Amino acid sequence: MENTGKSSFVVVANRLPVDRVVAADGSTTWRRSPGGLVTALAPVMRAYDGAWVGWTGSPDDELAPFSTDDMDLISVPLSPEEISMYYEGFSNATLWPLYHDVIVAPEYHREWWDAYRRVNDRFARAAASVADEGAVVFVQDYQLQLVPNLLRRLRPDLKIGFFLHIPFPPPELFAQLPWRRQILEGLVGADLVGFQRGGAADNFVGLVDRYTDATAAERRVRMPDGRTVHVQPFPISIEVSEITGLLSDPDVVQRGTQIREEIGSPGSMLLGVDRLDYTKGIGHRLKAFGELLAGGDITPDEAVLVQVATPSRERVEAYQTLRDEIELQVGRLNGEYGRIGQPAIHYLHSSYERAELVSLLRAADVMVVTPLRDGMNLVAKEYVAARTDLRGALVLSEFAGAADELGDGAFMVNPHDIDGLKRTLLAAMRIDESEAEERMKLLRDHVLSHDITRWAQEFLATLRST
Ligand code: GDG
Repeated sequence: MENTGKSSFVVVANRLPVDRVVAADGSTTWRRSPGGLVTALAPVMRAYDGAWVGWTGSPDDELAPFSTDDMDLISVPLSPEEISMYYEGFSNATLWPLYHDVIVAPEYHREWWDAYRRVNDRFARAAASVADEGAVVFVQDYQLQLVPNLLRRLRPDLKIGFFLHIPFPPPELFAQLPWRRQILEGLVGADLVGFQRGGAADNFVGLVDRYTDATAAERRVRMPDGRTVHVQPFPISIEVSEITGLLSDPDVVQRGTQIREEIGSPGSMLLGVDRLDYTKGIGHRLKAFGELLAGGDITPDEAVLVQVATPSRERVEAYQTLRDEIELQVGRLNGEYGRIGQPAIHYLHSSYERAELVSLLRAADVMVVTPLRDGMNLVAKEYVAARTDLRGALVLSEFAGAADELGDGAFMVNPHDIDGLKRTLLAAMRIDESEAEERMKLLRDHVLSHDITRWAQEFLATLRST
């Protein structure tokens, strides 16, 4: 296609889909970052001369537009102060806790809001400058909720879609936000606003009707100027072929067997894989597991918990506190129940290669996914995709978006109910082979037929038809 410097398909996200790689001689190259979203959108990017607008992840990166993998990348620079106020502050210490049921108290600071507005404006201008006449623009997530409206004002010719990857809270929580009207008005700048769950879409429609000049009912928003905004759930998913591709390497499967041996070949290996985030319910999981050991329901020979806790948002205070709490809990339990060479809990505070992660999923008898609130939770779906052998059991919190789709095959649980969680963990550990197979088939039927490519196609087809 002719390169006009403009794109008819533009993605706007907080982060660019590439990571910087600096060679020994100091030269810089860019490597595509792992993640289903990039993969799902790659074919659309290729077909439409796509561009991606986002931040590189480093302060003060003033880069000219560049290209990798058939994508034009437009870098939006952020100063150290903006990283602290827009990203760590308003995005991750105001919106993130507010949208996740105020598990920790959100902080409301006017300077953070000012930085959020300023940075959203910069993203909107960057998108406006690269979008071709009538282009489709797909805006991602809670960091950029003002972009749809800012962009519409600059470029009324565009088709604008927005997708929120995290929950959208019930009205009585959202109402706390001092800038609630501005956020809602930002979002209704889009033609299509997508959420993970139907409940989130309903929360949004009710709030728009109440706090803006628009009228809204039954997932349609009627704007004062006559425009219609469509609101709909689009549960996100994973790139199934990435997981099956990795499993086609016999070493990845073999590594799963080896992991089990390395942890002492326990009767049951339980596994948690999460960013170290207070929404993920890691503490509740450890408490239930610890009580099972304390009560003699299980011994450290019978059951071992492996918890991968990927470092996350380490400059935000609530995350530092959480890390201390979790590590105290793990240390106590291992001190109490571990033996030389045989801890009760293998706690891993680091990030792993995808292949190693898939080997872990393959090794685990029970996958423990117990968030207190989660937009979707891709790890639950990745576990299902990895179980081509139809073995293993998934314990899943009803507060994960994935609960809407995986409720039939998973062991559902309310993670706040520690006794219930203990019973469910035991039931999952003691499941017989035929029941496990039956449940896993149900889970796989759904996940394999609803992967991320389908998600992207459905969202974009709906957007085009609005
Ligand atoms: C947000 C929403 C929603 C984890 N550790 C490693 C690693 N991971 C990968 C997992 C998974 C992804 O990161 C995490 O996705 P989740 O969905 O579980 O959670 P969030 O990061 O909170 O994502 C969430 C999602 O957006 C998509 O809309 O589902 O609700 O909160 O793919 O496998 N990957 C590698 N090494 C690790 O150590 N390579």
